[in-house]
Amino acid sequence: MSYLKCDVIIIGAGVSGLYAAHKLSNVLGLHVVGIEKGSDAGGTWYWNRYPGVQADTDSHVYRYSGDPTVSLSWDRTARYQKGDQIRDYLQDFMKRHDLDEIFQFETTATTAEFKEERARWEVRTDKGQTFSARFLIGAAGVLSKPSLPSVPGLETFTGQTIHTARWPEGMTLAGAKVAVFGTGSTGCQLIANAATEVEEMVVFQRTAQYVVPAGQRQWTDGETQHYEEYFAELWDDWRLTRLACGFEEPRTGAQDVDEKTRNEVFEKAWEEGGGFNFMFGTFSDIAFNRVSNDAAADFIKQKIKTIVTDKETAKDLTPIEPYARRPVAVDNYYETFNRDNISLVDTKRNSIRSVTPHGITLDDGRFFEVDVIVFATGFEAVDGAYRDFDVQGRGGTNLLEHWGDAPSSYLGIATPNFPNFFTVLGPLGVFSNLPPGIEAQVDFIAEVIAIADSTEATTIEVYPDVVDRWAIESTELAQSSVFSEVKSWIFGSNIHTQSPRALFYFGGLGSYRQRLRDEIDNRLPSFQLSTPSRLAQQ
Ligand code: NA7
Repeated sequence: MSYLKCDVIIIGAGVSGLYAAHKLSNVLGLHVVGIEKGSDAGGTWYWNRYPGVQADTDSHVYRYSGDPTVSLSWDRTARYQKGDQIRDYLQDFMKRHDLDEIFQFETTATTAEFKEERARWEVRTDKGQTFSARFLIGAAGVLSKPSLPSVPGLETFTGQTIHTARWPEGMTLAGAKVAVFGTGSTGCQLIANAATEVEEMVVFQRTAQYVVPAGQRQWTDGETQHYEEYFAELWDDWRLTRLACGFEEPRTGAQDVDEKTRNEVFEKAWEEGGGFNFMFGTFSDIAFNRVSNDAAADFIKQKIKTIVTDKETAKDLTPIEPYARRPVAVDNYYETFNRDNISLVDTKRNSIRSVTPHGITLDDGRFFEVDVIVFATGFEAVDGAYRDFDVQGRGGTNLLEHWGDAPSSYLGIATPNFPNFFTVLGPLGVFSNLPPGIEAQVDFIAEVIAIADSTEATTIEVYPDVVDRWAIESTELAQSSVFSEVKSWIFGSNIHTQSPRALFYFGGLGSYRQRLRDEIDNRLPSFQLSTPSRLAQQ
């Protein structure tokens, strides 16, 4: 049993935790301890090693904006980096900034308790350690708790079962008979990439999704040079956009142009590739106006009809819901279903009777022999990271119970009753390209901590009514988007036992950053800062 005092404890060594460690340790000079479950840094990119894993936002915007250096394995000319390249980049960032001395790996934080009398957080780990810190930062990821469906008879299966976020290092599907559950970004990437090497693949699809080409390609020399030379200046603009995906965001709505022009715009975006580009780079209102959304949806449905040769398969692949999930972008997805070694089962039309020792039997009696079952079935998004980590605020309040069915935190960062505790990508954080969204949150947290230090505040805590107002604003914005019309992890409703709730702020990164700026410029009007004397009087 060991006991160690420090200034800050960070949970997680992914994109958020690494940047937070860098900011707080190297910039603010605080004594920081980091705790990470995995054996190395990378977060999402540490855990996700399935075939075909890669970013689907452009490489120059899927990295830290203040750090122009990339790791040796980074392909400077590729539009999208592969999962292992991003993992290398993050591990390289960690080493270059001496963060490897801060993080303790293969360690799980089990409980965190706010000790009111000392105004400190006490964090215990599965290694029997106790850390005491003034500040606690939850950077455990927005998609880190895998969601596994219950499938009848699964326990009888004698082959291998894998969730994509727990992919065994080096495992390939070459020559195997594979069943894949799930057709989100993960499932679609895996299907299109593994189909060429498996003997047979059967895809169990619960809901058909809209998939546009990713458009992976090599940047031209001119593009590479431009992005490298103007990296800082470009970021000055990108940061102020809605999504910070590195493309110009249009002001024209899809209804503001005639049908011919509209389809030309969609066709160009389809050719260029990119899911965010298709949804947010074509017209300003695809995600906010149902008529415009239908136009984009119809365009993709037409593509499915043209690409997929088997009529029944094409019908099953055609979504019936609006185009309103986190957009999926995968090259050759629909083309993959023209292969002889792939079958599609729509589980709403033909459900699974039972998994057996060697395969899967459907209600209609069909049997698929299977060696490996892959679950690309997603995550318990946002608050899922706190399911196995018991965080107790004032009076022993448990964080998950406090959040309840409609989790909310101010800006995705601060929760009342949990002083000196900050989440990165907590509930109602900004919906945007994640690295710049994370940077905005971490930069803010660092400034808040610096203010707390400069005023000698012992605790800093958001006012409850501020969170209530933020939740109302975020919920109204989310409800006004077409996203609220479908069940997806963006609303926590991929877990069908949960009712939909807004989990993100849909106002865009630019305006979100302005909110953060206003807080800092006005010396944190939404937060109560308690000095030691005020603490003693309570
Ligand atoms: P997603 O996007 O939540 O997708 C999970 C998929 O798994 C989705 O198609 C689900 O269908 C499907 N699912 C869940 N349970 C089942 C069962 N029981 N049977 C069949 N299919 C099932 O997770 P991803 O990992 O793909 O992507 C998450 C994010 O990571 C992504 O948005 C990017 O930001 C990166 P459903 O649609 O819920 O009916």
